[in-house]
Amino acid sequence: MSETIIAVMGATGTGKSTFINLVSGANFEVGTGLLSCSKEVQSSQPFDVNGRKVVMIDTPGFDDSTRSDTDILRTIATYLADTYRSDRKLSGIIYMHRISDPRMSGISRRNFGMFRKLCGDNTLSSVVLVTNMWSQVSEDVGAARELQLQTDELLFKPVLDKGARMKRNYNTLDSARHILEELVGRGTVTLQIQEEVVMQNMGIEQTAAGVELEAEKRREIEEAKRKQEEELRRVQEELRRQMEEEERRRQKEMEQARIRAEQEAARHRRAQERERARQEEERRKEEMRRWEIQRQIEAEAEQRRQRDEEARRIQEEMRQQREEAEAEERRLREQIDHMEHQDPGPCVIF
Ligand SMILES: Nc1nc2c(ncn2[C@@H]2O[C@H](COP(=O)(O)OP(=O)(O)OP(=O)(O)O)[C@@H](O)[C@H]2O)c(=O)[nH]1
Ligand SMILES: [Mg+2]
Repeated sequence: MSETIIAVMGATGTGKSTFINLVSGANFEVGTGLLSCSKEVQSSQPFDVNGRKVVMIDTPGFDDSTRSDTDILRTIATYLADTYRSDRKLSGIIYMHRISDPRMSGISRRNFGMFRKLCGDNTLSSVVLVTNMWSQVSEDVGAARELQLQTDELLFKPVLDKGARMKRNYNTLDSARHILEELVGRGTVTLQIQEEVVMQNMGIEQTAAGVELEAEKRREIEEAKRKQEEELRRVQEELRRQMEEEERRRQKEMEQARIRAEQEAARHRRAQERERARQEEERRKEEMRRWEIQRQIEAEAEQRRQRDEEARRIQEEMRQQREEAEAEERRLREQIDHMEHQDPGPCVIF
């Protein structure tokens, strides 16, 4: 009995290797940190599902932290082309998506777009879109995200409309086997990329997935450029706004400083005027004092002069009186002398 080969694809860290280890008992390396884990395509040992031999193919995840998506696409496409050439056809493809991702980012959409082109529309009935990491979200949140994935034209809806199915993986053997049961027992499929590479002899870059990847990369570069330009404009605008704000603030400060300086100058002028008035008053008082002293000195000099005058007048009077007294004395003495030299008359004695 031929093997049922199921490939598991999806972005890095979505749990591809974990899923395969769980269902097949393989021991593929599982990521523990932020770095991508599986580097090459690897296939599990065959194991039994509903009486059929199943082989799981693990692929390196897109959006690898160390390798480009083109490189990963080349690895996967080369492996798929080789298996196709050796007549080991796929029966099913699983695309893993973390329900714990809050939204499907641009990168996730790019990965999914590339996956679509890799599969082609004719194989979608053999595709199961598996959501996992349900333990990391509440049932409500998970169900709401699941519904959005199912109904959004930009997400899983177009693929589901064309026959793909969507299943939950609760990371239990039971739920994992249920997913595989969706795929075993069906016929084999030829993926678009196998057809393109093997039958049409295309290079990887020419395949629809390769073209999609390049177009997406260009769109992303354009988008990044647009965002960068927008960010630059925003930063420039912000810078201009800040500079204007700074200029306004500076002008206001200068105006305030000018007003303060003027007020200070006015205060200083008033203080100077007060000081001048005080000095003037002081000078005026000093002059009054001097004038008063001068007046006193003059009054004293006048008094002294009057006293001296009086003294002189009194001395003059005394001198005159003395001269008169002396003249009287002389006159009396002459009289006496005269009388003494005259004949003595009868002496009358009283
Ligand atoms: N909670 C939870 N964690 C999971 C589940 N599946 C995988 N993980 C964890 O997710 C991390 C990545 O798991 P991997 O199986 O290495 O993912 P991968 O898709 O093989 O990653 P690449 O090889 O880098 O592409 C590991 O830490 C796993 O333990 C799941 O269903 N639930
Ligand atoms: Mg892996």
